[in-house]
Amino acid sequence: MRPEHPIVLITGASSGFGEAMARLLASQGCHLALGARRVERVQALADELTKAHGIKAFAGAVDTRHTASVDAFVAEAAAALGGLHVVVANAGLASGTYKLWETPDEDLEAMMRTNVEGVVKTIRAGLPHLRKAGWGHVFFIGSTAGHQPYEGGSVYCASKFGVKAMAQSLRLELNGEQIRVTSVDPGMAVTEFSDVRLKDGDKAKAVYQGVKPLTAFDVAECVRWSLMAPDHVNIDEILVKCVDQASVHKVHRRI
Ligand code: NDP
Ligand code: 8X3
Repeated sequence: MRPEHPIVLITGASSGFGEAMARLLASQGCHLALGARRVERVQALADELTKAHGIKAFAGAVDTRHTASVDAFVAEAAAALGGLHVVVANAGLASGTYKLWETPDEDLEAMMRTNVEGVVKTIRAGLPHLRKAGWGHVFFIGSTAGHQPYEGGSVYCASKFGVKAMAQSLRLELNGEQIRVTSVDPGMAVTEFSDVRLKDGDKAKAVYQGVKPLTAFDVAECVRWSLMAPDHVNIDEILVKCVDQASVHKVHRRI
């Protein structure tokens, strides 16, 4: 049975898509478990949304690369909120732009451990709570990079092709249970993503120069819409790009 106020766990809620999802879903009456390494940010967000919308919100420190950290965060969140219905495995990053043979171990490990292993660890810890509730929804956050590879992105693209594979496998594995599986796969969107990837504010700004990119709220809206669909409807995948981005390789710039 669909709960009146779904309890939604979001990793990577300290900025970008995760923060926007928290804001949008709180406005719809969802209760929230918000996690990230920058715990002060998720705590401030949880406090703000509790006050503004009268929802319950739990905030916790989590590093999704580490099993113990994820397991503790998910267990504490479920205990504090009385269970979980929705898991959004959103935490992720790109680290640098390298030709495959130039990729340093540090960046290789950051991307694969967060974008692939962290997603597995998050969903693995959350699923028993969804099963216990008898109603659930798992969200993956993929990317256009998981549909079309590009130069300088081999490892990031590999990680997002991996996300697509995991979403498709999990949907098969959960067939017969009332747990929906959706992958939201955005193109270029302004968040802290390019600052983290390029470690240079000016270079990060240049990524979006002359373009009207997606906002984090555009992506959050895809999650809200999929979640609010009737119970017999599963939105498998949403590939969402700004109008200026026809493909990974064709972006119209007004400059
Ligand atoms: P942001 O950099 O704004 O947000 C990333 C979030 O992930 C932050 O809250 C960060 O929190 C968290 N995070 C990163 N590493 C870890 C970790 N090890 N443990 C826990 N949390 C972590 O970027 P976006 O909002 O854009 O990124 C969200 C997702 O969307 C990512 O998976 C990204 O790959 C994907 N994406 C982004 C696109 C874009 O153009 N922006 C397009 C397509 C997909 P903290 O640092 O506090 O831990
Ligand atoms: C983020 C979008 O184009 O930087 O996943 O790979 S892109």
